[in-house]
Amino acid sequence: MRTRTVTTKPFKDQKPGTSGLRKPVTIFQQSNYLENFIQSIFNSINISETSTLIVGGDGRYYNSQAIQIIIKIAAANSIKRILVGHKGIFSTPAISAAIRYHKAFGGIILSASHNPGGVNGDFGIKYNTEHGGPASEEITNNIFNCTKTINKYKILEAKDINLNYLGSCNLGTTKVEIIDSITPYVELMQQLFDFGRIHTLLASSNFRISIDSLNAVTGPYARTLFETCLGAPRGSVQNDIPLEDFGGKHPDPNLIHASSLVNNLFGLNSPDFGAASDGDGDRNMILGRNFFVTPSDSLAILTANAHLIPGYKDGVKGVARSMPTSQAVDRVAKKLGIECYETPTGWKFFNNLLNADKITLCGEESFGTGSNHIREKDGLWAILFWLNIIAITGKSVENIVYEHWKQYGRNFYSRHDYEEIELSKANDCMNQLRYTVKKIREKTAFNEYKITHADDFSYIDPIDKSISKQQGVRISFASGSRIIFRLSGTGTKGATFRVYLEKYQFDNTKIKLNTQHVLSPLIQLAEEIAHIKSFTELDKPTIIT
Ligand code: G16
Repeated sequence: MRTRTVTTKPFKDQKPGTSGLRKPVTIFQQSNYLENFIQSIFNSINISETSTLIVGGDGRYYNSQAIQIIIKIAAANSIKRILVGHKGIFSTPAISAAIRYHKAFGGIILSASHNPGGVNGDFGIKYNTEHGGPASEEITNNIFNCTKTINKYKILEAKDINLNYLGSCNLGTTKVEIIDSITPYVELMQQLFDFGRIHTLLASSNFRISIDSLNAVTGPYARTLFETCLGAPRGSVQNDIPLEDFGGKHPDPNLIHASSLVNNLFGLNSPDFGAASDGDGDRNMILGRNFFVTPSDSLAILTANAHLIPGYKDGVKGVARSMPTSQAVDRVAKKLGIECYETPTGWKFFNNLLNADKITLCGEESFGTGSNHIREKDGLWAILFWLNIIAITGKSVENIVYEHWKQYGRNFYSRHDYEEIELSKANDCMNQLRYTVKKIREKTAFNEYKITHADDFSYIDPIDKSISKQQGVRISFASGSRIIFRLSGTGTKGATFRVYLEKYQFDNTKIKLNTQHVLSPLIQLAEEIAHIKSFTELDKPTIIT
């Protein structure tokens, strides 16, 4: 087999965002586009003699073609061993676990997460490092710098590998193994959770679950976990075959895009528990019968109940949440006497804290929750965590949440997204906000709200002291309320402007009120501060979660 060196020219738009490089699939299909980015990854890292790389994706359109190209470029770059998920399928959490288990130097994950797939959908590439987590900003900046000057890449001239059969073959001096990506992940979950208790719960006719894999990667994992191992009746896992276009849907586990699950849980004779995961399996949404758990509350509740779970029975060392995530978990941390870290949006910011053993659990408002078992958020892990709590306490989702609010108070929380707006207008809006925030700081109050803090969030990593600036404009009020504004780093069409709203309520007689109603004064205030309608040219948010 011959290694070919191909002359190429840089593309200007290969800067990774919040989570890897995400673009419409047609962009990735341009000649040399994918090749340039993959070669730039290899150009920016040291590859050792005994290097192992894990490769796989969420099964979306272009997954298999991209894997074939990546294998051949990796082989031409002297990577000794490549482990690829069977049929090219590997959930993001399972890749993170595999990197750690096989002591690989890294992994390449092919996914645009919750973004739609298919011929006209999105594609994405994420590079994860030896600890199993997303590459740090320093590494992604290095990769980006390489993409700006790349003029050649190396690729092995070889036939495509059959990804449908488990086994191994040699490509030049590289060994390529097609591996089962599901069993090791299930075994990891068995080490953390009480499968016996969950099995008793799920096999009983008194408790019904509905798990929606949204035609995405978690289907085969969820079927094995919930139906085969944990005794839930066949059909408890729906949309369980990964499809290249996710069945034409948006594989985003929220109240809008997981609508059939939501209708099921909010209907007559609904199941006791519902959950969904996203395209690549790292996000989760938790529902009870007629009840939605916000991701921020979920993190707080998992932290408060972690001592009930075998894998966390020795306690939680510390917790972390992304800055826009509600402060519900801060209250639990305070009670437990542990540290609560506030990081910028992006799972990569948790990884130094996890690697330094400062935190056990972490999570984000964007439907991500996880722990130190891997270095990615983990949708199925969160679902198992909830089921384990229910199996032990015998309480419904709703009661678990209400009891939590009664004890800690409730952080009413919502995110309003304005999608596909003009990038220049979104940037103008953020620049204006940065200016406004300086002015706000000089005030003590805005309308009747007493201001305690206002800034454009800047983060100093407690471990490596790296600084990440301009991570979102935040305004905090004396009552514990907050308004946060930032631009998404994961969209692929125009810009998405996000407004995060939070109001704390300790009065037990008021904790069951409607969220949007409670937040309406803050929603008005956000408009007054940011002039959202005029900048976005939208009358209302496109998505409210
Ligand atoms: C990614 C990141 C998350 C982040 C989310 C939303 O998730 O891994 O840490 O919270 O994007 O980011 P943004 O608000 O910038 O759009 P995923 O599930 O898309 O990989």
